[in-house]
Amino acid sequence: MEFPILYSFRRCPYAIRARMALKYSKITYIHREIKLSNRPDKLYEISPKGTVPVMMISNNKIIEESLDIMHYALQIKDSKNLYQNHLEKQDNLIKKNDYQFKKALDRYKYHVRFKEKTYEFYQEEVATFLKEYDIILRNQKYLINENITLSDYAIFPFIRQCAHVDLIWFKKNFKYLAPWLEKLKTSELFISIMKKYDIWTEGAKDTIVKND
Ligand SMILES: N[C@@H](CCC(=O)N[C@@H](CS)C(=O)NCC(=O)O)C(=O)O
Repeated sequence: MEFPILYSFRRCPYAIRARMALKYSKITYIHREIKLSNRPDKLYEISPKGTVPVMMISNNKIIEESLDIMHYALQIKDSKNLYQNHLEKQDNLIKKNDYQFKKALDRYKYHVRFKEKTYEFYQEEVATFLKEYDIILRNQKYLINENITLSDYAIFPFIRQCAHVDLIWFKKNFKYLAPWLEKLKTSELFISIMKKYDIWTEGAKDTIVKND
């Protein structure tokens, strides 16, 4: 295989962070945009769980988790030392995002489906996490220290999703987290990976994303 193949969905926060890492590490790849409501058989063939992102490096090397795609990319190139220091601290922050915050975020975002509690309850639940980030960012530019790290990129797409549920509330309550989000949202890196692609169908011409 000349280039790895990435199955992706534009707005998926996991796919966003994987694409950010591929761009950051200058890895050129073949992009296959999918629709979650009509996933291609090829995706299930290489990864039966059928979630995105999934990256096929070769016929016998498939990466099925977004964080693993990020680590794969950074092992190839990590010019700003995103994952060279404070590894345990970074891993813990990302774990908390992926396993705790994501659950609270889903309940907040899709509150109409979670009728057991009120919207305000779910908003307060996400706020407890957002407050912690806000306190960290009161004293430093990024989540670990003054330098951007993998944890900022890995967590950012979820904060973005959360903020957009009620942007006015978010900006009013999280004075330090809001500018951090804005900086990442307006970064060239993020803007470039949000390019729109047609839905991939089997047999279609390859869409090569040249990340060099
Ligand atoms: N742990 C996975 C989660 C990926 C994930 O849940 N992606 C969502 C889209 S944002 C998905 O594919 N959902 C479809 C499903 O769960 O069947 C990762 O980090 O890659």
